[in-house]
Amino acid sequence: MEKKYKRTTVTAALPYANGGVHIGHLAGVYVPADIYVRYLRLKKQDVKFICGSDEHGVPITIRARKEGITPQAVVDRYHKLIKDSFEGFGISFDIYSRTTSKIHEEVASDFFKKLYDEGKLVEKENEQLYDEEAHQFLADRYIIGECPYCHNLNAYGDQCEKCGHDLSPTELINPKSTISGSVPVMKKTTNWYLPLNEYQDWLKQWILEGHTEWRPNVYGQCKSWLSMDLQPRAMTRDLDWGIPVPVEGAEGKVLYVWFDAPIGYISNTKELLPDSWEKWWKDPETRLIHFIGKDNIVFHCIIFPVMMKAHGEYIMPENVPANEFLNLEGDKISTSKNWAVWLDEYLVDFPGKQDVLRYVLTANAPETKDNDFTWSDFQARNNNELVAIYGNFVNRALVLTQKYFGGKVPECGELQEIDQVALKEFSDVKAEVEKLLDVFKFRDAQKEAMNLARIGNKYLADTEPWKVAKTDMARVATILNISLQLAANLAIAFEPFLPFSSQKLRNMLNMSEFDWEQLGRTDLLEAGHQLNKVELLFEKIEDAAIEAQVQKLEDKKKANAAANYKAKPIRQTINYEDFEKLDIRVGTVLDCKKVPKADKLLQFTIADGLENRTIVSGIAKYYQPEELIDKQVCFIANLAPRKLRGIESQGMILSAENFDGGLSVVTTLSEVKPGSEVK
Ligand code: B3M
Ligand code: ZN
Repeated sequence: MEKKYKRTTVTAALPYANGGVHIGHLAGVYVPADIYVRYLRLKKQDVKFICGSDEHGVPITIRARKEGITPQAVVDRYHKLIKDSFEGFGISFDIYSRTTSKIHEEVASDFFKKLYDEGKLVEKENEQLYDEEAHQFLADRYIIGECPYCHNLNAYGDQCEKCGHDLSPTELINPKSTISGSVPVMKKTTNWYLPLNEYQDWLKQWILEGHTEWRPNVYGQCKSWLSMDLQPRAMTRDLDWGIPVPVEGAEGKVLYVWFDAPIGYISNTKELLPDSWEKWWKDPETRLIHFIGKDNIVFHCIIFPVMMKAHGEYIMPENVPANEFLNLEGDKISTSKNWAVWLDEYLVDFPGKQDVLRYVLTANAPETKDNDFTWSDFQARNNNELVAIYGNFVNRALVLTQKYFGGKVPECGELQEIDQVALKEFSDVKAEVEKLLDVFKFRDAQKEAMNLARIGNKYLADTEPWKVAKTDMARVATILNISLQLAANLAIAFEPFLPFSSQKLRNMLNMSEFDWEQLGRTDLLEAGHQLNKVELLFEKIEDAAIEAQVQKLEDKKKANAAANYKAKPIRQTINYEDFEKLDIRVGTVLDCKKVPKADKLLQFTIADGLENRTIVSGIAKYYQPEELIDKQVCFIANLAPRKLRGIESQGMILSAENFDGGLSVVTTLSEVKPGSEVK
C-alpha cells in the first residue's frame, strides 16, 4: 500500500575526491537524482538533496604518494573541481559538503562509538600484511606482485588489472610493498567488525519481501547477496588517512571508508540543518531515497542499512534506484585510462550547452542495462530532437506572435475541434510524465515530455497560421494563443530535465511563477501579456565540433597508452652462433611504391652493394613512399625469399614497433656504404 510521507530525503552517492567527474557519473547518479528532486520541488513537496565529496579511502593516499603531496591537498583539489562541475550542470544540491569536515568527523565518530559501546560490533584479531620498513600495515592496493592467473608482474593485492581477476594479497606470487619495496610480513592486528550475519533474516524480510518494487537490477543483486551467508565485515582499518577510531588503544586505526562515507549523508544534512536535521533521518514519515551506481548497491542496500539498524534510531531507505553503467564509444569508461568525457572539459568545450548533455544522458540513461554514449548520437539528438522538435516549435510560436501581434499574447477565440484534440493530447501527458517520474523511469518520462513539443509542432503544421493570416486574423490569434500556452507548458514540463532551457524559455515568455500543478492548463499566459525578445532555445551542433571531440578521445587514448607502455620481457637467451646466422645489412632505398590493392604493403628497390634487391614491407600505413626514397634502411639479407601479393620479397626491412603498434624504420646515425654489415 502506498504510504503517505511528509518529506523526502534524496541522497546522491558521494563521489571520491580522487579525480574529476565524468559523463558516467552524471548519467548514472546525478542527473536522475536532480530530475527527481526538481520534480518534487515543482510539486511543492518538502525535499532535501544531499551530497558531498567522499574524501577518505586508500586510492586518495596512493595518489597523494604518487604526486608527493598530502592526501588533504589531493581532496582539496578534487572537491573543488567536482563541486564546480556539478554547479555547472545545474545539479541542485541543497548541500554539497565533504567528509573531511569537522562535523562529519564528529557524527561518524559518535555513530561508531554508539555501536561500540552497545556491543553491536565484534572485535577480532587476525593477521595482515605489514611493511616492516615503513612500519605500517598495508592496504591490499599497496601490495603488488605476480598475478597467479595471467602472470602479469604488476597485479595489485585486490585485483589484477590485466586479466580482471579479484585477488587477495596472499595469492600474489612474490608480493612487494609499493611503499618501501620490501617483502611484507604477516602481523597480528585487531579490528572491529559489523556482524552482517546477525541481520541476514531481517534484511531478507525487509528487502526480498518488503521491496519487490525495487528495480530488478537492484533487487536481483540484493537477492544474490542474501542467498549466501553474509560474513562480518571490518569497519576499521590499519591506515593513517581517515577518521580515527574513537576507542582507546586503537591508535593508528581509522574508520573504514565505507563506514564513514554513507554517514556523510547524515552529517551533511546536519551541516545544512543544524536544528532540524534529525527529522530528515529519523522520522518514519520521511522517505529516504538513495541514488547510486550499480557498484554501490551492496553498500546502500545491505551494509549502511545494517549500520542504521544496529544504531537503532534511523529510518530505512524507501528506494535505491541504482543505474547500470554508461560506456563511451563502445569502451568502458575508465578514470585511470582517461577514457572519459570530463564534465569540466565539456563545460569549456560546449559553453551554454549543459542541457544538451543532460538531455542525451537521460535519453540514453543506463536504467535497465549498460548503455553507450557516442558523440554522433549526441549530435543527432541535439540536431534532430532538441533543435528540430522542441526548439523549432517554440521558435515558430514566438516568432509568429512577434510578427502578427507585436509580441503580445493574442486573444483566444472559439476553439475548433483540431484545437481541442491538441489540448486533450497535451493534458494527458502530465499524468503520464508523473506516473513515470514517480517510479524513477526518467528516460521514458523525458520522452513523454518531448512528445509535448511534438504535439505542438504537429498542431502548427496542421493549423498553418501563416496561411490563415491572409484571411482570418482572429483565428490566427486563437492558434497562437494555444501555441503559446503549449510553450509555457513545455517550460514547466522540461524544468526537471532541462533547467537551463526552461529558464531561457520562461524569460522569453516573461513568465515568473510556475509550478507542476499548472501543467496541462491553457491559461498560463493571459491575453495581452507582453513577451520578451525571441532567442534560439537550442543551436545546431556542427560536424567539426563532434570531430574535435572524437579526436580528443583518440589523443587521450594514445597519450594514455604511451604513459602506460611497458616493454615486453626479454626473450630466451641465445648464443653467439645463433646471432651470427643473421646477416643484417644497410641498404639505400632506390625506389619505393605502394603495392596495388594492398593497403599495408610497400615495395622497395634497395641498393645493397651487390645487385639491387626487392623487398616488400608492411609499413604503408606509416610512410608515404616518397619519404623513404634515398633513405638508408637496415634489412635482413639472408632471410629465405617469400612471395607477397605475387612479388618476391628478398629479405626483411627492420622497423621498431612503438607502444601503439606504429612502425618506425631502423636506420643508421651516419651514412654508410650500401651493403655494410650490421653487427
Ligand atoms: N565514493 C564510491 C563511488 O564513488 C563512493 C560512494 C560513496 S556513497 C556513500 O563510486
Ligand atoms: Zn592477471
